[in-house]
Order: sequence, then C-alpha cells, then structure tokens
Amino acid sequence: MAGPEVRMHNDLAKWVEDTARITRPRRVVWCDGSEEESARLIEGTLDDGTLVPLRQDLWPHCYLHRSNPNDVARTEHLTFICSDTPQAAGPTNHWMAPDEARQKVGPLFEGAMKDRTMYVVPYLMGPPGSPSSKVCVEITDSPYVVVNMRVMTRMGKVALEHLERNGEFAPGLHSLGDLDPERRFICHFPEERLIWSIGSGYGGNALLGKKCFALRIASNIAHKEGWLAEHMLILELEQPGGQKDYIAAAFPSACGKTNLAMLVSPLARLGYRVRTVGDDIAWLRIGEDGRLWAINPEAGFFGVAPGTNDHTNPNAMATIRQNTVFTNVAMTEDGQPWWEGKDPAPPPRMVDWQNKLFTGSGHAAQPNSRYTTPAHQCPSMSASWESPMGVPISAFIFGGRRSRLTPLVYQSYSWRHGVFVAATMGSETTAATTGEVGVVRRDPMAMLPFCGYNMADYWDHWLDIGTRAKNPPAIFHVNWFRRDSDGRFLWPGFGENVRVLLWILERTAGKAKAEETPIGWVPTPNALNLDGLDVSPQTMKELLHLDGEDWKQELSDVKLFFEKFEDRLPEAVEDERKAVSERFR
Ligand code: OXD
Ligand code: MN
Repeated sequence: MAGPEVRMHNDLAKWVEDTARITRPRRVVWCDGSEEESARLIEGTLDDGTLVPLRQDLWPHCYLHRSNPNDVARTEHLTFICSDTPQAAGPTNHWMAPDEARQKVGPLFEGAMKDRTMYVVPYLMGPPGSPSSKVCVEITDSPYVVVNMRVMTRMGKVALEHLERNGEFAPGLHSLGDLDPERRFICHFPEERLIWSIGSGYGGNALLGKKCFALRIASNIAHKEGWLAEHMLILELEQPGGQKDYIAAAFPSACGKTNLAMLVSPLARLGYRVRTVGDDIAWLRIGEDGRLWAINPEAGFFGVAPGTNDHTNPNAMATIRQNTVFTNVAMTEDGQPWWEGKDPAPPPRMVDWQNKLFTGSGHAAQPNSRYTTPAHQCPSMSASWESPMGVPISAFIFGGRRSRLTPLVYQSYSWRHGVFVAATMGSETTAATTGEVGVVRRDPMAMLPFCGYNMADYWDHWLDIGTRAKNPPAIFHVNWFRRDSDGRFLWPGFGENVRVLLWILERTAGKAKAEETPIGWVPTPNALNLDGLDVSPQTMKELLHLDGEDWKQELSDVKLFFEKFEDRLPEAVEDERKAVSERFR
C-alpha cells in the first residue's frame, strides 16, 4: 500500500484520519499547546522514563532525555529531497523520486504507531500576526517531540487561528518507527510542501518545523514567492545614542552562531549593546523601502550544550535555567545537567549521557548534546524579536572555521561578489554533522544540508534578490577561528567579536578604514576598535594577512566545486570566480 498522500493541504481532518488509518495508533490526541497539556505530557514521559527530572529546586521544570545511542545527529545521507526531477534537487542533495519514496518509505508508516498515541501538533512558524508566518501541522508518535515543539514553535490554538484565516498548512508526518538506521528516512516533497520522517527522534530530524520546514521546504516556497529562507542568526546592535541596526549571519553548525546571537558586549559601558532576534533561521522579504526585512520563524533555541558556559555564553546559561529539555547531556550525582566545558573541572561523580557511571575517559555528554529552551527567557532578546514585519537588515555575515586561510573579516565589493563569497564559503567539520571531523567542507551560505532545491538555482535566486532589492545588505565574511603556527587561536572571540561587528556597521555607513585586496575590503591594521583588548599589532597583522599561495589553492578547489553544477551555475558567479583569480595573478 502506498503511504499517506496529500495534494491539497486544506483538509486537516481528512489528512489526520487518513494518517491514523495507515499508522494505526491506539489513540489520537489533538494538541492545543496549553500549559496544562504540556504538564500532562511531561508527567507521562516521566512515568515511562522518556524524560528524567533534573534537580527541580535549582533547575525548575528542566528535564533530561537520553536518545537512542544510534540517533544523535542529523543524518544527511538519509535525508532526501523528493522533487519531481533529480535536477530540481541538484548535485548537493540526495534525491529520491516521489513515487519511489511512496513505495519505499510509505510502507514503513503502516502500523508504525501501533500501541502508541498519535499527536496532531498544529504550529505556526513566525510571529503571530505576521504576514510572513506559515502554518504547519506535525503528526508524531513521540511525546518528547511534542514537548519540544511547544518550546521551538508557537503551537496549538494560535496556529489553528492562522489556519482559519488563510486555509493552508504544510503537513509533516513523523514516527519513531523502530529507530533502526536501516529504516530511517527524512523525505521532503517540495511540490506538496510535505515532510515524512521515520526512524529518528533526534532534533532536526524530528522537530519538523526547524530544518525540514523552515529551511528545506521554505527555501522552495521562498524561491517561488521571491523571498529568502536562510540558515542565519539575527542580531540587533545598539550604538551610543540608541540607534539600532540589524545584522544576519550564516555559519555552519558549531561555529558559535548561538554565542554570537547572544553576545555580551564588552563595550556596553560605551553604549554598544547586542541583542538577540534569532539564533538559527531567518526568513527575509524585500520591504517597500528596498531593504531586506527578517523574521525569526522559531520560538525557542535548540542549542549545542558542550562548550556553553558563563564565559562563552552567559545569556544562554541564564536562559536554560528553567523550562528546558536537555538531550544527551551528563547528569551529576545531585541531579544537575553537565557537559564538557560547563565548569572548569568536572564534578566528582556523575553518569554520562548513556546513564553509565562516568570514569573520566571519553565524553560525559554526547558532543552534539542539546538544550531546547524558550527564546523569551533569554535576557538578551530584542524588543523587536516578535515584530510581525521583522527587522531591517544592514549587513549579511558569512563565515566558517578556517585555521589558516581567511582573514578575521572582509567585505565583498558588491552584492554579486558577496554571493560568490557566500557560495564558496567552507568550514572545518564538527560534531553536529556525521562523518570525519576537521576536514574542510564547502558549505554555501551554510545551506548545504538545508537548501531544498538545486544550489545553483538558489544562487541565481540570490542574484535576483540583489537586483530586485534597491537597498540590499552589504555582504561580509568573518573567521573567528584563525590559528597561529602553534595551533593557538589568534582572536579571543566570543564577546570581543562585537569589535568586528562595529567595523562592519561602520562600513555599511561608508566609514571605517579598509584596504582593497584581491578578495575584498580588508580592515587596515588599526581600523578595529581594540580599546581595552590585549591583541598585539603583530597578531592583528596575522589575523588580516592573505597568503597568495593558499588562496590560489582555495580558488582551484572552488573551481572544482563549481564544476558539479554544470550548466546551471550562474554565469555571474563564475565570472566572480574568474575575477578573484585574476586579481591573484
Ligand atoms: C542546528 C544545526 O542544529 O545547524 O541548528 O545543526
Ligand atoms: Mn542550524
């Protein structure tokens, strides 16, 4: 039998009925998103051990979940774009024909919810009342997913109210299945705005509003409708006198995105303050003023725990003190969550993420362990974070981990050149992806795993946005991770990154000193405000240095990368590659 099929997404009741007939749950529960419902769900998950209570006097309403050990990360090789043709998905996505997906994955849903409860979770991506917001419905058999969806999205009543108004929703069907990686599939059907996910309970594979809808499906919708769905944080930078500007930034996971979004400015006493609008996803539309206006479609943070502490991200630490679900962290003897880097020394006794006594070898917390926490609890949230029209973006920042190549910061010469810079960004891999750690992976716009259609067409769409927006953001590239010859980081990072943000903002205002180089505008050695910071002129020089030989190597790698896209590669992007190469001759 073929799996559930949805063509028109205006009949919720019918879709739910059809799905229940196929998945055969014990009962069906429609979620309203209320406090009482959440309390009831949590109680049930505490009874069956899905959630473990943490020490409630210190961590009120905080719980720990331990996933199946084989289910701890995004699984790109099992993630498919099921567009009508392979060309529509492009060479950087895994493609499965829609019919094949129906035949291969559909049957896995048959009886998958036997003896389980099927939850119907209506949710809204975007602020209530925003014309940019979208209604989705996730059907899932995981109460853990429901509890997390309530944190990450606006769930229940508010979504149904929106649905009543415009009648359209994007359906997503999720089942834990048997958690066997052999029967794990995350399928996206862009033509139907439909998602099927089976065999995983891990965040991005199971909380369907995030990567599956707000990026893979939404990037398709945005392509058709003329806007952008991006893997970007959004931050507000306030200057002395109160002027507020907004910056959106894209980095591959585990490059400090959440830390940057919640940065505590060491220059606050001078009036330079940073506030958070979003930490992971931005939806951007061209406003009447020709600028790009961004909303954060999410309502919570799904952050990586290891490395988070009072120094690296005090705002995140304050946010997660209550109403937070931790996944795959360790637990101290007295019931507190723990992960590598939380405190200078590990506690004397704890159990690791698999509930085994931690002996000191290996990791106590899984390296990709996470917290889901409500955004409104974050002390640095901007007053505009739920503004229905969004916030106007002055600059885009792209970046990755590069221990040698790229300078601390540089500015592209034009929108077109900026699209090239973003399209060719690369980063050394980390734990959030599966596979080898520490190799350079090209990750255009940090969208490699998230762009739901042909990446070359996506670049073309970016070029088109730049032509249509009369006042688009300036485009920059940063690298907080450059190392010296002994392997030490050259730049202190974290809060000090505000100094780079200030240079960026000054550049958008036509100020701040910069030097013309083959790759773009690079700050002159004393252009950054280093007041009170112990970074020597020699270090600054190293941070801004360009090595011609390294860049030639990089550009030949880029050429190879571009060849994958064959004749779909936009000419303008290829011309930019040639122009940069020419400047290095
Ligand atoms: C994330 C990711 O979880 O990008 O945000 O992996
Ligand atoms: Mn992300």
